[in-house]
Amino acid sequence: RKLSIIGMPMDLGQMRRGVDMGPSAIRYAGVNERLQMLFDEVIDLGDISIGRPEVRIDKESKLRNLELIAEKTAILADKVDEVIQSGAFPLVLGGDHSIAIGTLAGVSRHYQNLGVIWYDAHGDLNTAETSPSGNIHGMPLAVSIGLGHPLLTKIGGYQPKVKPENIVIIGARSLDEGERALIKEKGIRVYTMHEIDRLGMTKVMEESIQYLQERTDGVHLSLDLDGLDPTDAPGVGTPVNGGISYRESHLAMEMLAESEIITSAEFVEVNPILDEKNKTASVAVALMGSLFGEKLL
Ligand code: DIR
Ligand code: MN
Ligand code: MN
Ligand code: MN
Repeated sequence: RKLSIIGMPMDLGQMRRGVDMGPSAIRYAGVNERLQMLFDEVIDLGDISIGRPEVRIDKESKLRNLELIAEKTAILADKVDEVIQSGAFPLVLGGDHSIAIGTLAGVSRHYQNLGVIWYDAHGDLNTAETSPSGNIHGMPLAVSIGLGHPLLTKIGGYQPKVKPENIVIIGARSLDEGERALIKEKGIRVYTMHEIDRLGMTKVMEESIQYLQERTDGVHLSLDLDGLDPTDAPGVGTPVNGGISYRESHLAMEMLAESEIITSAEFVEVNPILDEKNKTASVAVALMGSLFGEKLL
């Protein structure tokens, strides 16, 4: 088993600077060392170069940094594509969640029926029309099902990247009006905090895994650290109270490891400026350990 790590230090999808330091924070928390035990080979490909571009709001669509995000996520897509072609598992370190537009564009070329687990407090299903913020990090899942600005949906030259029925959202507790409508319209499977409380994480993951196993030939895990409760993951730009606990998250990752369904992953929205002594990056690394099969005994 081979793993390739790609850093995507991009903060253009939202307003809070600092999330561009996510990949550094996650490396500092020991991602390489931790995962070396679990793979025959871990290759850190370093960071994709983002630079320090000036913020630009697209006049017509009102989207923040539209062109830049399109340009940089297309580069990420090619990198992820290369990694999969090399036979390695791609692990992308964010960066804000807009990077998922690139990751999914790179991954989905390799699957007929890609599945996605979207572990997040939010739905990230906004379009320019429904977004309250104009921030593209609130849009990557919509983009991946083919909805949104064409500059974003067409990355990689085809769309959609994912079918709505192949998506499972876990941990939702903050959805905008248009996102709710879209979830209903498209029949996207969502386990909100209510279902996690009610059923327990074990049942939520059993159902999610079975659901995806029945209909997909690969599953991408897109884990936004704000899916966790802010007490466990304080270093995020848009924290929402009442989230998934540290323990529930480890259980979820362990069940994914046992199921062997995950074929690519990304960990996003780690913002060390807003963090407490790199706690959130450390949680991310610990969860990666569980996702990739770390066991105590
Ligand atoms: C909000 C926040 N729904 C937006 N989204 C976030 O701006 O579209 N996603 N924070 O992770
Ligand atoms: Mn998100
Ligand atoms: Mn989120
Ligand atoms: Mn967020």
